[in-house]
Amino acid sequence: MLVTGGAGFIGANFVHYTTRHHPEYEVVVLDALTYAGDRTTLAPVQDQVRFVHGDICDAGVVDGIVAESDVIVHFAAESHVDNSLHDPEPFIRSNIIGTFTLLEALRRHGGRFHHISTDEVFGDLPLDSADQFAEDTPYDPSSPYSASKASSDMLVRAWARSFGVQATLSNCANNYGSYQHVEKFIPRQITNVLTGQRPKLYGEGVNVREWTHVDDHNAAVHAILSRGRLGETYLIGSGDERSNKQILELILELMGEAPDAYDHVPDRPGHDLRYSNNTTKLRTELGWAPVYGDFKAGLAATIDWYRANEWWWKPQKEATEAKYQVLGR
Ligand code: NAD
Ligand code: TDX
Repeated sequence: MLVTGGAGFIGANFVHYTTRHHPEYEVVVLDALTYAGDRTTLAPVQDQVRFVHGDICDAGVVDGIVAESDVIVHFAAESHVDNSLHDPEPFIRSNIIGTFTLLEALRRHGGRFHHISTDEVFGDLPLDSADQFAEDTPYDPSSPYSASKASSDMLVRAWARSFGVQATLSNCANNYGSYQHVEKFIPRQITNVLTGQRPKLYGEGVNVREWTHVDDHNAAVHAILSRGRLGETYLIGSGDERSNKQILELILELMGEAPDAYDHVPDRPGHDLRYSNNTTKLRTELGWAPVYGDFKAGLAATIDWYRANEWWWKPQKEATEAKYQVLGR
C-alpha cells in the first residue's frame, strides 16, 4: 500500500491506524516533507513502514513507486486555506499536478486508488438551515485550496470513467486529533494557551464546522477500500456541528482559562459559513459509524496530547505565528 502525504496529520494517523488494524498491508509512504510534513510522526511505526522522500509531481519517482503498489491512498496536498489565500501556487502544483501525475502512473500500471478530499469542494451552506451536502451536490469552491481540491476530484472522476482507473473518492469534514499542524484552528488555540499567547478567533466566530475525529475518518477510508464501489464518492463526517466560538470556549474551559480570554482578529476573506455532510451512503452501504461520539472527551484527549508532546509541535510554533502576523490574523 502506497500512502502519499503519510508524514502529514491525517496521512500519518492513517499509517498508524493501518499498522494497528490492518497488518496485512506492507506500507510505503511517499512524502515531500514540506513545512507540514514531519518524519518524527512516523517514528513509532518506522520498523513497519518504508519511507520515500519524494514529490508527487515528480513523474519518475511516482511511476516507479506506483508500479510496485497494489493500493494507493492519496493524502498528499497543500491543506491550509489561509496559506492558499496568501500564495495559491503550491496548491495548484501539488493538489492538481500532483494528482494528475499519480493518475497517469495508475493509467500505465493499474492499481486500486483512493482519493482523499474535503467537503470544502461544495462551497458553504447557510448558517441557520438544516441543509446538508450530499455526494451529488454541485461543486462550488470558495478558496484557492478548495478549488484545487475540486480540480483534483474532477481529474480522478475523469480518469476513472475514461481510462478505467479503479478509483474511489471521499470528502470528509474538518478533522481533529493528535499530530495536527499548529496552523490549524484547534491546535493553534491549544498551543497559544500553552505558550502564554491569546487564542485568535476570526471575525465573530459564527462559522460552523463538523468536527470529526481523525481515526473515524481513517476507519471510513478503510471501509471504502474494502467494501466501497469503484467510481463512487462517499461523504464522511461526525454529524457534530459547532461554531468556532463554541469550540474556542470549550478549549478555554477544558484548559482552565476564562471564557473570554481570547482576541477577535480580522475575518478570513471569503470565509465559508457552514459545512455539513449527509453521511447516509457511507453508513447504510458500508456500515460505518463514528466511534468518537463524545466530542468534548475527544477534545480533552487532544489537549492532553498537545500538553504531553510539546517536543513535537514547539519547533513549528514560532514560524507559524510569524506567518499569521503577515496575514494580520
Ligand atoms: P497536512 O498539511 O497535515 O499534510 C500534508 C502532507 O502532504 C505533508 O506531510 C506534506 O509534506 C505532504 N505533501 C504536500 N505536498 C506534497 C507533494 N507535492 N508531494 C509529496 N508530499 C506532499 O494535511 P492533512 O490535514 O493531513 O490533510 C491530508 C489530506 O486530507 C489532504 O488531501 C486534505 O485536502 C484532506 N482533508 C483534510 C481535512 C482536515 O481537516 N485536515 C479534512 C478533509 C480532507
Ligand atoms: O486562528 C484561527 N482562528 C479561527 O477562527 C484559525 C486558524 C481558524 N479559525 C477559523 C476558520 C475556520 O472557520 O476556524 C475554522 C477552522 O479553520 P481551519 O482549521 O483553518 O480549517 P478549515 O478552513 O475549516 O479547513 C479544514 O477543514 C477542511 C482543513 O484545514 C482543510 O484541509 C480541510 O479540507
